[in-house]
Amino acid sequence: MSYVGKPLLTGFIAGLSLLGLAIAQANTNPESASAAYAGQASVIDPASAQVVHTPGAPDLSAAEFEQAKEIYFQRCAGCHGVLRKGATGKPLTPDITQQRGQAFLEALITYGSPGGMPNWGTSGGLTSAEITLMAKYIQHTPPTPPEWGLAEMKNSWKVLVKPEDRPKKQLNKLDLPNLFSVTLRDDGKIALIDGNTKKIVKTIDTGYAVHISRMSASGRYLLVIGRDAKIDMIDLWAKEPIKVAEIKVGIEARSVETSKFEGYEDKYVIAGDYWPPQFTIMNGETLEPLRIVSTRGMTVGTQEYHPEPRVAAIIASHEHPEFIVNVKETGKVLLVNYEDIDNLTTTSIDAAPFLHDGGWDVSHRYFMTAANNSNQVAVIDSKERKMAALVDVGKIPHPGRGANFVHPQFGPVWATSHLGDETISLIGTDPDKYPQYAWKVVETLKGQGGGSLFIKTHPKSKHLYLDTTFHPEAKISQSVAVFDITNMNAGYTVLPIGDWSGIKEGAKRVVQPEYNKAGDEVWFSVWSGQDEESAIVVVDDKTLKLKKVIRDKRLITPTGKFNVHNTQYDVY
Ligand code: DHE
Repeated sequence: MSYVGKPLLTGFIAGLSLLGLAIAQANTNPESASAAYAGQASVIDPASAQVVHTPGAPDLSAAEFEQAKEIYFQRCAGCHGVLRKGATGKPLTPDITQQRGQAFLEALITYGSPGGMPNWGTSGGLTSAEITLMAKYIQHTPPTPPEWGLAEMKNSWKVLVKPEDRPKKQLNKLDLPNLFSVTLRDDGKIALIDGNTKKIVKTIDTGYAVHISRMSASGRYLLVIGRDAKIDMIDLWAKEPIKVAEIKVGIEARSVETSKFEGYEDKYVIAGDYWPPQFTIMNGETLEPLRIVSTRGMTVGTQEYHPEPRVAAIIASHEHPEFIVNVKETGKVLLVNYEDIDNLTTTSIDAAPFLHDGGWDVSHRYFMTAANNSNQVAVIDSKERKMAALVDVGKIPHPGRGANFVHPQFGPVWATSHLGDETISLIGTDPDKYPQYAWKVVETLKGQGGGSLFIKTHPKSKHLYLDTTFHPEAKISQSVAVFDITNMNAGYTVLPIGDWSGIKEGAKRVVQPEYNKAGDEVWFSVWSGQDEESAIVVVDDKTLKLKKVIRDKRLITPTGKFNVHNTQYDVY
């Protein structure tokens, strides 16, 4: 990946050093000097006079350091990680940043990079003074991030349309069950795309680097969460879908879900944070934060204290009024009962580290969830509130929500693909009719290679699709493999989705198959850089032929796609 072009960089250096000087001068506060002369108590917080020193980094005053820290946690931590160890963004530890140097860092923050770094300067997201400050700051040792409690949440919370002012029925003519919410990852937006016409109905500003969308039980509210832990609640019944509430539940997050147990439909929303390590239960119509629960605690197995166990996937139980919460580093699955919100009860199940993503088996009773550091899938019985099994699978399972189908020999199975190898593990999921196969890997298929993120099928389809988004070879990351589930021995067919998109430039990584409501089309994102063209490719599921390419300049970095009906009813 290249960062910024050289001419850009050199053009910037002279201007940037002048700017640095201007900031230094602005920091000499004349008022504080006269106050000292008059012998009065200084209005300056003594802490702000301290200098923060890290060997090799430009010194910052404590006040500057505080300001930069706040900007970092608001804008940067979602991708570069709270402790700057890198995640989606590059690591920004002092050994790396000091070597890059001030001018390079400033230019990079200003102009962004084709690899996904936003152009904070030219987009107006940060002032040039802030950029100079941030470039200095990231050369220092990372500080411990702040907490985010009720006060911070309430400060960020807005009800944009009160529940009593919202429509009582759907006011638009959209075919809502076949609408898709599409993440426009690096544009801080989602696109609502009509599944029938394949046209963008609307794009909506959301949190930064949106991760997932989930539907409320009624199918009315769309909940979107960004990496910056901002949740946007969109009312699909309005004249045209609009945001009706928003809140920031932390500093970094990935998961949001709504209550689905009978009698509690649309009553609560839950979101899990990566930082601070906690989850929050909110009012399902307004997003008012009601309960915040920390996930800090002991790990499974060695039972050591972990200071930052992140919350990964969350799924709403259909068996009890409960949310099922994956706590990544401790390896625990929490069943959080919301029946009495003032007296939350939690069943804590020891599974395995690091719990990541997962989904239901076909009966919606068993939650199948990947423990990616253990190469296992934990099977959580949501009815009996216990773990049914811990199943050994391939290397680094990454199912998304997985894929359910009836195997000709082994009955109902749930499938996961893997980031770490080319295998697909099929696990038997019917302990009543097929007890001999239940919670066992009954068959292992081989796909195109490792680097797979998502696998998908549909009850009406006889195909099983899997991407290989992070495979190092472009030919493989730009295509998908399809198995015929009635004849798996025949091997797989490769669909060159990236080529079909017609796009010439860019990484064209193909990510996340998603069916339409009818289950006769599969949509794939062709994901390139922020300044490059991306697309969505729609495949006819019966013929495996190209049906439509959605190309539109608003489709910037599309990743996840969530069909309203399939998301509402957990169809996969
Ligand atoms: Fe995701 C789901 C975390 C990288 C696209 N991702 C999830 C979930 C978690 C998660 C915990 C499950 C949420 C749930 O079900 O409640 N993802 C993480 C990471 O920690 C990781 C590995 C690194 C990071 O820094 O975020 C990561 N994810 C990615 C990507 O690089 C992807 C491809 C593009 C992006 O947007 O960043 C990506 N993740 C997705 C998608 C889903 C998802 C599309 C939902 C899949 C579904 O079908 O439900």
